[in-house]
Amino acid sequence: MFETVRRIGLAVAATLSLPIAQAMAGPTVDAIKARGELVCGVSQGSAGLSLAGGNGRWAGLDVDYCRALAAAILGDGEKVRFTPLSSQQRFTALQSKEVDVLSRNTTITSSRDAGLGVTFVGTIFYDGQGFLVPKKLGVKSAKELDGAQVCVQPGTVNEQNLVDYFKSNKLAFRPVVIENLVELEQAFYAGRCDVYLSDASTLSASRAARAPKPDDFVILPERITKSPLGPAVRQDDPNFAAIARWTLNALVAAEELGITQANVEEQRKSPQAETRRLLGVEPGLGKPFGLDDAWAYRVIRAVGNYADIWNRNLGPQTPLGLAREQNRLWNEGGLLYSPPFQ
Ligand SMILES: N[C@@H](CCC(=O)N[C@@H](CS)C(=O)NCC(=O)O)C(=O)O
Repeated sequence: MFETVRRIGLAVAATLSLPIAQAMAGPTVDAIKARGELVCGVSQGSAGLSLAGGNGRWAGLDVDYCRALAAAILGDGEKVRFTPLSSQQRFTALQSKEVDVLSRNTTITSSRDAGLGVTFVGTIFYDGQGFLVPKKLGVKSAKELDGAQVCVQPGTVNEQNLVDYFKSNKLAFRPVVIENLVELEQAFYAGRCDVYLSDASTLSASRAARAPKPDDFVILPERITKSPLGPAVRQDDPNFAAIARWTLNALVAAEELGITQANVEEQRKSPQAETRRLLGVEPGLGKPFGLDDAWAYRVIRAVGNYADIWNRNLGPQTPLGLAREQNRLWNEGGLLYSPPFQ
């Protein structure tokens, strides 16, 4: 009797623990390996997100994500070629394989996700859209912007949001549409428009880096839309999309588990099961992705966890000085949450 129960138990266990298939790495990973570098589409310059420094080295949250992805696939976070793209160019560059991944303050929307042959791999920054105005305008709320001239970049969700917001609040406006970001910001700071509409992160970056006197400008309190920003890949390579998605998850999971760039070596000795799996101490993490088991360990070694990346690029020690707000972990009042590494 006990033997029969034991056999049934074993049969059930065998059915439940389905064999994990070894994934083919897929065409994108093959191309990246053959080329020896990941090609990452970034912006033409937004501090904290993607900006080339004086020495030509790129820095920012979106940049570090690409370094993480390169560390996962190529074993070296430095093996990335950054391709600056305007708002207009970005999706064509991804569709035409000019870049492997778009990591460029791009808002996840239904029409982009379903209609452009691209897949968003998750939210890297929960942002919202708002208005930057000169203090001397004396405006305290977006509702006071009737008749304003608004600087806006084409090829962004900003354009549509501008129309929606002013229409639904029965306010008049005049758009000043300028494709090149530097020219747009010059126009705004030269007073050619009253308002600059964009993601709040972009507005903070612009004010810190490009305003002649940052204190002369204020971001109005309203966030007129949600603007979840996330990396995107092409739809035609599901395994690369999985690697890109779980690279982002690994940054969040590492923060959840207390694994940082500084302690990652030490954490390899942790008794915690998920930590051991994530860091490749226990076998199995790599196989379903067609990667080796140490890929996430290399990600954290190269760029750290999400908090490390935030603090380096956007946090209180940087010119942007942004608070985490919605970008805190789910168990600290934010929205960041990684599914289990299991
Ligand atoms: N998140 C919004 C806006 C993104 C965007 O492109 N913002 C502009 C600033 S308004 C930018 O970063 N431009 C940089 C560039 O053109 O290189 C979107 O996805 O449409």
